[in-house]
Amino acid sequence: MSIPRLYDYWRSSASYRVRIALNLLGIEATILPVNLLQKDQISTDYLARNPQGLVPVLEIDGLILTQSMAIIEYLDETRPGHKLMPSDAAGRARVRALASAIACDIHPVCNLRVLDQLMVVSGNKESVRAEWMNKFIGDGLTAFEKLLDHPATGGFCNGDTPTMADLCLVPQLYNARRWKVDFTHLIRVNAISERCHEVEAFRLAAPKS
Ligand SMILES: N[C@@H](CCC(=O)N[C@@H](CS)C(=O)NCC(=O)O)C(=O)O
Repeated sequence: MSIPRLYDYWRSSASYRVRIALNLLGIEATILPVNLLQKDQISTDYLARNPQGLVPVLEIDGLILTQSMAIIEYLDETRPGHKLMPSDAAGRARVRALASAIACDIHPVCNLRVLDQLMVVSGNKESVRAEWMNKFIGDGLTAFEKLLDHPATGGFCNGDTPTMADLCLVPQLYNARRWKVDFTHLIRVNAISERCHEVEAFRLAAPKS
């Protein structure tokens, strides 16, 4: 069987989610960098792989998979070892809701193409971009902290082992730090972040700066 290939950008939080999943499951993959700043994602070759022009793409089992959460669930369903999703329907619904609160409600409004367009309409105002990121990441994480006020929260977002929710949270926090969003007051978010940092799979997946 051929080694899976991950089309990845080091700073992409969606790619970062998949890198953590691969590490947790012990799946060796060839990392193929897609430089988003150089617009590799809209090259003809790349668009043939993902017409959305987004990373990540995972080639595995003869499939070309897109969308980080779909990829994570595929890996969870097809690979033995660490479970990224709970075994019960209620647990899965909660993990999907937490993951979506980040991946569907915070991340898309902070994506590169959105920020590029924001710079166009604001006349390249750096302050507008910083304010935008602070608003949407800050509000989103504040709501996430409240979602964590739930009996199913444990050492991690759901229970005492990392699930897809933690795979979405940690990269979003990397992004928050990058944009200097203050989330020091979010007690549960910070506790989970620290616990994830203790797990090698998370550390190895982190962007190098
Ligand atoms: N919903 C997609 C989002 C993927 C996504 O937005 N990727 C970003 C990097 S984090 C990207 O490729 N951006 C390129 C662009 O905006 O042109 C997923 O979860 O995989």
